[in-house]
Amino acid sequence: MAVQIAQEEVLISEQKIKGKESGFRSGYVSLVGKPNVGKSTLLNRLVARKLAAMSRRPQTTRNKITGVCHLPHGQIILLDTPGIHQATNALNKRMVKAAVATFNDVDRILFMVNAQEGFADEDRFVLDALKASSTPVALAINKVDLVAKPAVLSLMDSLNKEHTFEDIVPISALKEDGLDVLKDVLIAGLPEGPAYFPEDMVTDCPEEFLTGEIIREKIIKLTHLELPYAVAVVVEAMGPGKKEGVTVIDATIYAEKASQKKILIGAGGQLIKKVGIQARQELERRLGGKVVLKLFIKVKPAWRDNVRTLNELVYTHDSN
Ligand SMILES: Nc1nc2c(ncn2[C@@H]2O[C@H](COP(=O)(O)OP(=O)(O)OP(=O)(O)O)[C@@H](O)[C@H]2O)c(=O)[nH]1
Ligand SMILES: [Mg+2]
Repeated sequence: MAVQIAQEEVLISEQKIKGKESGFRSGYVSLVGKPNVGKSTLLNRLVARKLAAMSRRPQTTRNKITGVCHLPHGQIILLDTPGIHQATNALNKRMVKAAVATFNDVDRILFMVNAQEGFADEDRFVLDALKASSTPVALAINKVDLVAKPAVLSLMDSLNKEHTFEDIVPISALKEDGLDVLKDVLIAGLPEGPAYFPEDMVTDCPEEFLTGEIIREKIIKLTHLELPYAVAVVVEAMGPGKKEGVTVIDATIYAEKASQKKILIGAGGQLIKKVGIQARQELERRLGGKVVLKLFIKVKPAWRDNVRTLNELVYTHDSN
């Protein structure tokens, strides 16, 4: 055992030296902003893989999600975070805490605002929280596809007066516009260092969690009002089926009320069937094989307000 540790230490220090010699840069960047600014869309685009659920509804992301952007000259380890907002229930408080907890754990923060909405009170709330941290902050003005160029320039100008940002980059995460410049800016702000993740690794989030997020995203898209927020998805089992190339997934969808369960099932089971089909299709594309997806619906009253049920139903990614 002692010899193994020694060998690993030698390997790590060799990598570090290699990193220094080649000018390889690496480090952590937290994507931060109010709900719905496009953090998860940006993460997925930068790592070229769908890791995080995306939706037009605010407060979609509930956990910190890691995604690795591999570049020839460096590695940007991105942390997608829940949108920061004035939280009231225990779930939302936990979400905001997860986002704020990344501030001092990263090399750089990327603060995102929405070009169309401008710098609103909700953004100021986030910026005030950021100012309490000593981590350098770069600014991305997202959704520039929705506004004319002069509006972007004037927003850049007014944000420049709000805070001394390391850089300000206009982007469209959705249209993948400005992302090469953004990558250059982010990597330049990271220290020289080794590759922390092997080249074929894009995330260290467990597959069960990512699978649950795909199912939850379909539910968010197919339901309305309070229901998307009252739903949690837990993947109970995931593994090869009896037939070769088939993955069998058992997942439980939790709602807070019997009436919500009824809506989730839908008339004649139509809604849950739709959720199952859409999630299965995405999972099959992702896993490159057939998927058997079994969905169960349970009711857990007020699970969002209770620390014990939150621990059961909401995954926490604490590896970094
Ligand atoms: N037009 C346009 N829409 C975008 C862009 N980036 C994201 N969106 C849309 O904005 C909505 C929110 O995107 P998300 O990536 O889920 O936002 P988020 O910041 O992760 O939201 P929370 O997880 O709720 O904090 C989705 O409907 C996206 O398609 C963009 O560059 N342009
Ligand atoms: Mg998100």
